[in-house]
Amino acid sequence: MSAEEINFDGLVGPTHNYAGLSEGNLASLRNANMVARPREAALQGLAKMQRLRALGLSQGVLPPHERPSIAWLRTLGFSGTDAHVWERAWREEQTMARAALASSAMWAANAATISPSADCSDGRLHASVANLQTMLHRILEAEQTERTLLKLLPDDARFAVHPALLAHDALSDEGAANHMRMAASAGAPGVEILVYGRQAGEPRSGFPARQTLEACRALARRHRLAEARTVYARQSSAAIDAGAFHNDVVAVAHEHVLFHHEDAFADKAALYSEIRAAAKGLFEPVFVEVPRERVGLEDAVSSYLFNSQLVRLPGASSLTLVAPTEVRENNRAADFVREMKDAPGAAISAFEFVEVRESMRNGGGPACLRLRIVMNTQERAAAAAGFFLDDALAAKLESWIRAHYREELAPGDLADPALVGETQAALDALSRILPLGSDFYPFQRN
Ligand code: SUG
Repeated sequence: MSAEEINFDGLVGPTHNYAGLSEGNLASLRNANMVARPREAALQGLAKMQRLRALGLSQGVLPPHERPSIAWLRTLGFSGTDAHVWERAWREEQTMARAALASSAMWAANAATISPSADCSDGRLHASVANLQTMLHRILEAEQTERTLLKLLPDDARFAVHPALLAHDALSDEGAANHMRMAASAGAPGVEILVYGRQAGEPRSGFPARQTLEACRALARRHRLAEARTVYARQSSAAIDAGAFHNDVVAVAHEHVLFHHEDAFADKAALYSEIRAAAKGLFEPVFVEVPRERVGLEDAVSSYLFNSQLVRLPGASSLTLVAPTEVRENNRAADFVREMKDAPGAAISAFEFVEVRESMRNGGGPACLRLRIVMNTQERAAAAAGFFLDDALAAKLESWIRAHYREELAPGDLADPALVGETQAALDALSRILPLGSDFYPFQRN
């Protein structure tokens, strides 16, 4: 049956700001306390989605979460009106308040891990919500992500949406950012590669490793993946300590091609041979490696060369890399890309550049902003149509952003209690644009 990979991008939320919340994410730390531009950020994200549509790809959209999360702050003992809760939380518990305000759900690559039905023995498409337990501000996302995915994938005869794994260090899970899939084509059975940074209980110095092997194995069991077609790959410590807090900062795969940095994995040779063995009879894998002498880890992380979307445009004989504009501004990454473009018969030979600078400053490139869901014709028909982007929806979202988002959010603005009412009004309006219903957000249920 014909199938296609559809990118579902997270809409940047109205409280997009730079709080320096993510240890090990160099951009987040470097840009802490910069003035953020939420309207610009959301428009950049929407423009990227429209660009991919213009290139001939299908595109979906996922809603932002309620931020600040007043419901969570209430569990910490704050009470009174929503504005009062926010004012007091900011004054008395600023660490908690900053976590409650983060717009980090925009990075949909961390929302869940998705296995297409062609890989799952029960013939259903499986989605496991990520627990994101490493970072306080991100652990808050799982609850709404599950509700969003249940709205998008409502038919449990076709879709299995699993809640997040227990939010514990031993089962640390960051979703599709640590998951790659290779296959002859979207709808064909594939090889799923689950990437982890450590095992449960293993001591680690340096930056946090956000995914455990145990979480990966649990995902494979839940999704009913064939053991022979499942590969576990360990990130190299060097990559994590250079700022690759997710594998998608140093590697991306699509169809039969794996594009990665030489230092992405702990044991590249073993990984190649495991992928080859798992792919036997299905496809011939092609590995496109970027040597460290050409682009060091530092340049890979600052340019986000690998945090690109690797796609096949309709009718194209090779793959296209949709990269952030920062790649063009990095001499080493830009040179490498130029050579790939000129190399005859290259697996990746076309390049598109997208501007997502506001997101990049928090460590989120083009690939972070999207969750890939492979759907066959019947699954697409069973999914909720209102989450698929067309020109009419894009126009509505654009005027919604222009009406509700602040142009700037400076560190001094974050305490403003008016922010609470503003963001609630924005999300209330959004719940009528996307098929969310009038009780989707916690404030709507009060
Ligand atoms: O989890 N940044 C996110 C970036 C996520 C990128 N996603 C992928 N690589 N797939 C994170 O570190 C920073 C928020 C702040 O500092 O305000 C943040 O959460």
